[in-house]
Amino acid sequence: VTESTTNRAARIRALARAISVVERGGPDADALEADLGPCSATWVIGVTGPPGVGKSTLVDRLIGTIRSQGSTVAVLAVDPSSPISGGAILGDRVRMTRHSDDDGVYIRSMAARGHPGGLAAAARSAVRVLGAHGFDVVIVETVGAGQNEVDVASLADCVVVVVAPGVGDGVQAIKAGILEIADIYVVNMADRPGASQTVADIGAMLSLAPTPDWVPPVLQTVAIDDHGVDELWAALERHRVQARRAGIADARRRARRRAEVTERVLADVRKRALAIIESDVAAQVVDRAAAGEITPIEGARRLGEMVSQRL
Ligand SMILES: Nc1nc2c(ncn2[C@@H]2O[C@H](COP(=O)(O)OP(=O)(O)OP(=O)(O)O)[C@@H](O)[C@H]2O)c(=O)[nH]1
Ligand SMILES: [Mg+2]
Repeated sequence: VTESTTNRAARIRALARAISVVERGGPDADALEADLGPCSATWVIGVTGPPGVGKSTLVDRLIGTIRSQGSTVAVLAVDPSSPISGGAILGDRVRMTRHSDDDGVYIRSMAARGHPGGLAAAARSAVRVLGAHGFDVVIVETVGAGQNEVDVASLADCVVVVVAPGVGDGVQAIKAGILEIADIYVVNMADRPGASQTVADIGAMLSLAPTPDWVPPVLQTVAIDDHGVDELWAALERHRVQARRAGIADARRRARRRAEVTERVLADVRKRALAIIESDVAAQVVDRAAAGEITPIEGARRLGEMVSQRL
């Protein structure tokens, strides 16, 4: 039985709307998330790495592999440098349009701006919405080389770090610390010179870090030619099995939930504390500190007392 086109269109619109709601945050988002229930069985794969190394192209190919296995997949392309969410102008959307008629694929872009609760929180919520909609796999693509990056490790069950020879430089990435979070390394653009050197660089780095339960494989791909993508999928599935067996998956989910609870409380406390500091009751102390009549330390001490009494 095939679902009617109108049904499908309505369902996709509802999904898009739900993501927009959680993106905006606030009471509506909280209510929506409460209706989703506590958790889901979705497998979340993070794909990160320096700009332009072929992440979106690789994800596009992975979509093909995942669909050929009969699983459904949603992609959340988080772009910290773009000001516009959801739209079709992002390269990611363009790069993956060949899947746009496929009911088992949903692609959504998320930009840096417009998330009062922070981009990471918005992405986390969007992943939950996608999971609740029943996608078997959710792939989160983020650029992972700059300052404002979303910590994909705090979202994903498995983190794929993509580098390319000569692009964003593998060794630079190692220095920037983004490689440390990888469960799987991919040297994409293996059709370019220097790929085996990049593989060797990563291997050398890995040999310094003992990992008893899972040794991150270092794969080579040519995403534009669909080379190595099945091997990447196989590595992902191996990681999924091993992460479950070794208890890594469960430990990560626990750590993630704990971190999220803490973050949410801190965000809330911060907001309320700021409101008190900026209110009339605090004005006198703030002004005196501003005028240098009391030291910043003394000002902070008095304000701190005020805040903790009123929180
Ligand atoms: N030679 C070569 N080019 C590739 C390969 N994979 C991707 N490209 C090209 O590299 C360019 C960047 O690819 P994207 O997939 O947009 O890279 P990205 O990492 O998603 O880029 P951002 O999201 O902007 O960080 C495109 O022109 C691709 O066609 C590859 O394996 N070999
Ligand atoms: Mg991209």
